[in-house]
Amino acid sequence: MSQPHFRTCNLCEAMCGVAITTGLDLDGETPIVTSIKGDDADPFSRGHVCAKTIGLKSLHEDPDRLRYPLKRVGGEWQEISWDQAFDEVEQGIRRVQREHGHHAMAFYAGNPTVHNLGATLFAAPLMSALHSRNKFSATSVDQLPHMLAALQMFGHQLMLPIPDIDNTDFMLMLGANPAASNGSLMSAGDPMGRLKKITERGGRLIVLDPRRTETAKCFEHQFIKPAGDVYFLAAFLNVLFTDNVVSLGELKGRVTGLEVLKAAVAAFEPEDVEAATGISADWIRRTAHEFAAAERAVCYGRMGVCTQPWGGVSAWLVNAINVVTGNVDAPGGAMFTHPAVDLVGLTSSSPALRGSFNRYRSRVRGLPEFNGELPVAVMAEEMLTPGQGQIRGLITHAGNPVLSTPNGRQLEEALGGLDFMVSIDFYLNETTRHAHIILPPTGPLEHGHYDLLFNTIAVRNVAKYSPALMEPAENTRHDWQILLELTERLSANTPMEKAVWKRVRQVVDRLNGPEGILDLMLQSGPYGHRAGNALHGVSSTLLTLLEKLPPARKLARQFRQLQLATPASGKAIGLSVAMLKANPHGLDLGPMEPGLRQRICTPDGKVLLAPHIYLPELERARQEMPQGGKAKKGEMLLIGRRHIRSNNSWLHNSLPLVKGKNRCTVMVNPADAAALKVQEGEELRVTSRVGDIVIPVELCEDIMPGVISIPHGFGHHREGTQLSIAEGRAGVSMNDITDEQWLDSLSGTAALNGIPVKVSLANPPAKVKRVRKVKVERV
Ligand SMILES: Nc1nc2c(c(=O)[nH]1)N[C@H]1C(S)=C(S)[C@@H](COP(=O)(O)OP(=O)(O)OC[C@H]3O[C@@H](n4cnc5c(=O)[nH]c(N)nc54)[C@H](O)[C@@H]3O)O[C@H]1N2
Ligand SMILES: Nc1nc2c(c(=O)[nH]1)N[C@H]1C(S)=C(S)[C@@H](COP(=O)(O)OP(=O)(O)OC[C@H]3O[C@@H](n4cnc5c(=O)[nH]c(N)nc54)[C@H](O)[C@@H]3O)O[C@H]1N2
Ligand code: SF4
Ligand SMILES: [Mo]
Repeated sequence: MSQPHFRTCNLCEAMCGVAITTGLDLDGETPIVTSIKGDDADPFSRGHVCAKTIGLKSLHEDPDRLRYPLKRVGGEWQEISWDQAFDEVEQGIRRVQREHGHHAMAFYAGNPTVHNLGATLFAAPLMSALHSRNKFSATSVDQLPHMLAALQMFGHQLMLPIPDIDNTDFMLMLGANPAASNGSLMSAGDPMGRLKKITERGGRLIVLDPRRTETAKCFEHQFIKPAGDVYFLAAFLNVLFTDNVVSLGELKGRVTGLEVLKAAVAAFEPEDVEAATGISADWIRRTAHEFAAAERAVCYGRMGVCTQPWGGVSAWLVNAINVVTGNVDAPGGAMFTHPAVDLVGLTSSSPALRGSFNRYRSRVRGLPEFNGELPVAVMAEEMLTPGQGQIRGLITHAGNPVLSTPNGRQLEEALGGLDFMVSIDFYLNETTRHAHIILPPTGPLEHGHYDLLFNTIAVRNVAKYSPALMEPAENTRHDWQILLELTERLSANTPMEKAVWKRVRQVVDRLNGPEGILDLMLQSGPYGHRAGNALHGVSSTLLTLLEKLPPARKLARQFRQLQLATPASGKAIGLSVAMLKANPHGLDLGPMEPGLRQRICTPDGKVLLAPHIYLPELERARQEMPQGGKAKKGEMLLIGRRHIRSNNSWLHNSLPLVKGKNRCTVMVNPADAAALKVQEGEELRVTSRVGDIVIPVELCEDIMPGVISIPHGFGHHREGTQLSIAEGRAGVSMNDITDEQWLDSLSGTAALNGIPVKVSLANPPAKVKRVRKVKVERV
């Protein structure tokens, strides 16, 4: 057995340190993972890992994982050479754009793009090289409302206030289930361990969720009706203002819009929102006072708050509560990180990179752009609706939108009609089966790793580099190499551009790809040591040349900003890749510290408490506030859920992770089940505006009456995939019934929660009962 190799698990946001040993398979040749354990010496996760980390082994050894390019010919897939694959992809993209214009090519970037260092660095240049407005990503089925609030209130889309869970006394958590998800927009090794310390030190944590989740069971829990958060948050603020317990603390004099916010929430008396939230006015009043009285408190809202009809306005109100109780930029409140690669600092001088909203709108439905992307809920209609600007081709990178975006069946239909589609992915799955060509990258253990993005949203400043553990198989390509090759092919048209690209290659080669770029970023960052020219031999002339080329412009600007970045005083420790390699467990760089004054990106340096985009939306929410009354029989609200052993749609091909009882069930409260005359294990038909699915029932006391819950990421029964284990536990896809028209209309984020559905027993009860009885007798 080998010495343990220390690295970061990149499967979720928690960035756990793992110790991996390797050996040889029975054939005596093939390297395999012999064990994966938590790394006790990792300063961030201190030995904690979750069950999912075994997925790293499964992925590495999965015979279904693709290694070489595939081309669809008729109904068959043929393995082809990389040269042929790149040639055909280039031709396919060029043909679409020549015949139908630049916007006819779309790009979808899935979630693992940002869990992969090379892809994080090299996906953006390829997206720009397309010159298309039709760029999409998992952001608009996820955290977009938080990024919009960060942009509106603090002036930068990545100035995300992170809950300081290590130091808070009082946490109000809405729509998150870290016991399953291991935390999101609060990257933390062992998040549950850290959260439990809050109550151990005498503090409080209250979870507001329509389901008494695994997290809620560890703390205080309050049911809230799906999509009721906006009313709860507005009433909470109303109490703070009415009872005069507002205190800006250190932010005094650095906030605008306090009176506007006060007026905006004036109409939300706690009594008014009881029906819409399912929470008593008394509870809201009491909790608001307790929160305001706590020395260090933080309100935190996540998936359940973002991906629902009032996600945009709710994300704003969460931040507003933290501001008006003096808990922003204060220890134990919501704070801003100082990561070793300071993405905010690197981009804050460029208005375009700080973020954008509503510069243009989607062609068919007119939904707003965010950060150069359109909401993924419009992707299918942009493919299906003829006319100038219709999408005719698609690149997907590390995404499975057929299972992960609303109305997956409509998207399937749309993908089937595309002129050209290429997927950069190592699985032949529900989405990539529609591609004409699949370009599979190396697996996670076969390349170096550093979390650029998740360190930007982590509860502590840390840095760790994981070099590749396994040699990639011969003649395979990393994500960044695939992305760079395509970018070059689409950009180098004239002899002059070709010459410049030759130089770009030389620079990237000299830097040894992502590793060298990371090294530059670390060295020129706040913990590095070099000011001024941090670039190994990248001449100023070359940068000037690159800046003249639109596709390379972004890269060149990034390089230039690196050159300009000067280390912040006091923090520099000479951080570099070499230093991280010498410290394989990672380095702790200290807790989050106040620093908003230096970092805020708004024009006047003040926090904007009441950005104008939110006010009409809040008023509309008030006008549309549900007034209660009994729902008709069979009418319910659908929400999602995650399981600790799942990872969106793509770890279902790992046997150790999927074995055990079926998790693709619909949770129903026993009271509702009795009314529906349905029992555990029987099947329910769940119908929304866009379609229906049939799914087994799991009775559950923990779900709010009137609400049902279904996990997403299943539905592996589709023909023509290569997922032998997932196919055997196919389940059904929740996103076959989520509705592409059901949105947070402010931001365009898909509302994957709070969806009105009708439920009924799928099979005639008599038949089901008889079958069960026979089975029992046989036993
Ligand atoms: N095991 C596992 N871990 C994961 C993932 C995974 O698929 N599996 N995915 C990763 C990804 S990509 C992300 S973004 C994170 C997400 O991490 P979290 O934000 O923690 O997401 P969920 O676990 O989905 O928790 C959302 C909660 O919101 C509740 N909810 C639904 N509707 C409402 C509502 O209207 N109001 C309120 N207050 N609550 C509501 C749900 O019941 C659920 O408990 O997890 C990451 N980690
Ligand atoms: N109903 C409902 N739908 C949801 C959610 C929900 O809570 N409810 N959650 C949403 C959220 S938060 C998210 S983030 C999205 C996720 O949506 P997506 O990102 O579209 O989907 P994933 O299931 O994460 O698929 C990831 C794909 O990336 C591939 N992959 C993994 N690693 C790599 C890599 O290193 N390189 C490359 N090239 N490919 C790789 C996998 O094979 C898989 O095909 O789903 C969203 N959909
Ligand atoms: S919580 Fe689990 S999946 Fe997430 S990084 Fe840690 S070990 Fe990996
Ligand atoms: Mo996500």
